Order: sequence, then C-alpha cells, then structure tokens
Amino acid sequence: MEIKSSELIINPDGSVYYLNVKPQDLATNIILVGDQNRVEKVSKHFDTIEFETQKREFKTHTGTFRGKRFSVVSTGIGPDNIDIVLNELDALVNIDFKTRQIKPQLTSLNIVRFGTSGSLQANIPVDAIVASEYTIGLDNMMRSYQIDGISETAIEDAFVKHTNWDLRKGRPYVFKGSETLASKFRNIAGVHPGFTATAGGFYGPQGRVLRLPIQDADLNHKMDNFSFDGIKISNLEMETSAIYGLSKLLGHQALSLNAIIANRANGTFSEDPYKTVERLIELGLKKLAE
Ligand code: R1P
Repeated sequence: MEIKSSELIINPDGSVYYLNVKPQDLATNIILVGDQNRVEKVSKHFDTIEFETQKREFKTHTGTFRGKRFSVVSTGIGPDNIDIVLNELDALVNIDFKTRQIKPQLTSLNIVRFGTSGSLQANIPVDAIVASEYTIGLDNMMRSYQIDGISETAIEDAFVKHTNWDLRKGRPYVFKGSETLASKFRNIAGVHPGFTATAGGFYGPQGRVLRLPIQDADLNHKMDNFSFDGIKISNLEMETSAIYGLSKLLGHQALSLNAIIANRANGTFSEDPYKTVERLIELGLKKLAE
C-alpha cells in the first residue's frame, strides 16, 4: 500500500521532512544526542565526515569512526521529538521513497543515545554514566501506539501501586533495552546499569516547583524508593522510554547512555559536566566501533 504524501512528507530534494536527510546519507549505526551542539562533539572524533545537515533542532553528521559508519543526530528535548526522529529514521531505511511502499526486507538500526541526566540514587554520583537496561515512561507518548505485549506489565503494576499513581495522568509503561547493545557496557568502572525514568516535561513533570504546585509533591521520593526484583529507578530524563518503545515496535536495537550531571538525591551538580559528557562520547564511540 502506498503511503500518502500527507503521512510521509518528502522534501523536493528527496530528503525526509524534518531530519532533512536522504536515504543514502544515513548510516545504520545511529547516535542520538539531545543538544544540537553535541553533534560536533561526537563527530569531531570521526575519521571523516561525509554529510552534514540541519533543520530546526535536528542536526545530522554522517561519517566513519575507526572505519565504521555512524550518523549522529540531535533530537532536541522530549518524547514528542523522539516520535519525529525515530519515525523518520525508520522511514529512511524501511520505506522506499520512490514507490512509497514498505520495503520487503527490513533494516534494523543500532540506535544509541548519548544524553545527560539527573541521578535519583545517592550511590550513582555525579560524573557517573548510566547505561539503561530498563526504562519507565511517565509521558504517555507511546500510548498512541499499540504497546500491549511489548511492555513489562508486572513492573508497571508494582510502580502504579507503590506510587499510588493517578491514572488520569495515563498508565506508565516499562520497556527493556537491547541486550546486545547493553552487554557492551557492562562491567566497566564508572558505568552503572540503570532503570531510567522518562518524564514528559522538565519542571512539574520532574517534581520541580517554582510557582505552580504539582499533582503529587512526593512523587520523586516515591520513585527513589521504588524497587522491583532489586532493580531501583536510577535516573530521570526526557527521551529514553520513547526511544526504547519505538525501537521495539519498529525492530531496531536501542540503548541509552546518560552522563549523570546532577544528583537529585543529595542535591549535587557536576563541577565539570562537559568533561563527563566527553568521557561518555569517547567510551560510547570506542565500544560501539569494536
Ligand atoms: C533537559 O533536561 C534535557 O537534557 C537531558 C534531558 O533528557 C532533556 O532532553 O538530555 P540531553 O542533554 O540529551 O538533551
């Protein structure tokens, strides 16, 4: 079935609508960063850069690192932007832009986020790196898709009960990341296996109070002490659950690596967050190129 022009928007030059990338300009190894200024911080390590583009907050550089082809793409902030980026990345490899048909042979991308995040646990200090084995989405974006059967309902039930979650906010969902990618980042000093919570906003949705009271002032504390089979929620950011959920539905491998720049449990902030992000970039590229 042909996908209509209103559903998959292709620019006059043959690039996909927001990412501004043509199919031949995308690698199958993808690094996602939130901040568009982080794209250069990754691609400066490349052997060569063959392609660069930007539209709005979506900047892409494609090149090789130690002989392996990578595209680094900035997503901007939030699950709504991940919806755009993941759908367009998938369309670039799995939909034929000439016939507008889904290709008979699907390609699975390796998608790894190099992000920043706040830790919720005192034992995951600032300047550590969290590699997310699991993620819980509090943001609802994935509820637009058919996620029954791909989410970890036992963990969701326990979380809803533990936090006395108000279901008018939507039911949180839990996804597991790629075992293949996660296994590359286990047993490395300073890298913590994590269970990452994704919020749909920065202030109220992450428990920050400026002028507005929030629906559940105790939520962060309840998240800190939630535990399922010994797994505790490690950190809070704004993209991982959307990346894991959409990757699972679309058949891609996904992993989220986050540099911990703040610790919300003890109120500390990294003295040199750029150095921690740089360490994550160097480690991430090295392990992914192996
Ligand atoms: C603001 O909190 C932003 O920083 C974090 C959050 O997930 C959110 O996108 O990640 P990035 O530094 O990768 O954008």
